[in-house]
Amino acid sequence: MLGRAWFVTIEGIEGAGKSTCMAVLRRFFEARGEPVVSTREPGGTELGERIRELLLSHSHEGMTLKSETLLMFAARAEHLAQVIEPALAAGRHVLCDRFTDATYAYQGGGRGLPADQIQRLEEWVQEGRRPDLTLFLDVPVDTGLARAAQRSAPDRFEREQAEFFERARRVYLDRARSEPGRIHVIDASQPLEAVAGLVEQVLQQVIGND
Ligand code: Z5A
Repeated sequence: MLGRAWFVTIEGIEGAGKSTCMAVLRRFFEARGEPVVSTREPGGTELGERIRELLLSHSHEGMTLKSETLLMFAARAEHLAQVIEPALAAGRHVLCDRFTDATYAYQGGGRGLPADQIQRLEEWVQEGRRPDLTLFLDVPVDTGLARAAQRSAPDRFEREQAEFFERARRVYLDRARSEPGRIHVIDASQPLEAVAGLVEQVLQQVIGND
């Protein structure tokens, strides 16, 4: 008999290692023989992926902060209705690469949108749905940016200056301090294997045999 279905999110600035962490999460649940849905934001649905393209494309450099934020939440509304809620209702764990903490970090911290405006959208769109567990992969900005630079051409967010990511990181850390039961900070400056080990430790500690 399946226990509760967990909604787990992963957060981090550029180059924090979210992709590796997603794989560790998936293995953790699959080793228990439990079904998981791996997904991401912005994205996760056909419409959401189209919105993601608009958000990341350099064709829309002048997008207003209101439009950017509403597009994030439009993709999220679709994602919740089509993927997240149905999966949780069917007893499947949902593993999501970024969620609303990223909106507080990037649109809030990075771009300066007041948190209460994000909170109003969060309440309206999510109707109380929040992650059960969030892993924040914390890495110094210069380390993260150096890793990301080795990978691919920068998208519309990745072109931001280091100070933008410093502000986003500060918001993540503040949120982790105010919600220690949900948001766990992982030291992601270490080698990948060590980070994977830390992620496993948190999963054992929080989810264990639940
Ligand atoms: N965004 C937003 O503004 N508001 C929102 O509400 C949401 C999102 C939901 C796209 O997200 C953008 O959307 C994002 C925020 C914004 N922009 N930024 N920045 P995304 O999650 O798709 O984009 P991303 O942050 O660029 O994800 P990513 O590139 O997949 O990051 P990552 O998963 O953390 O990186 P990675 O691929 O795992 O690692 C990057 C490289 O570093 C790779 O070569 C790894 O091998 C290497 N790496 C990772 N960890 C290590 C360690 N520990 N040691 C050595 N090397 C490592």
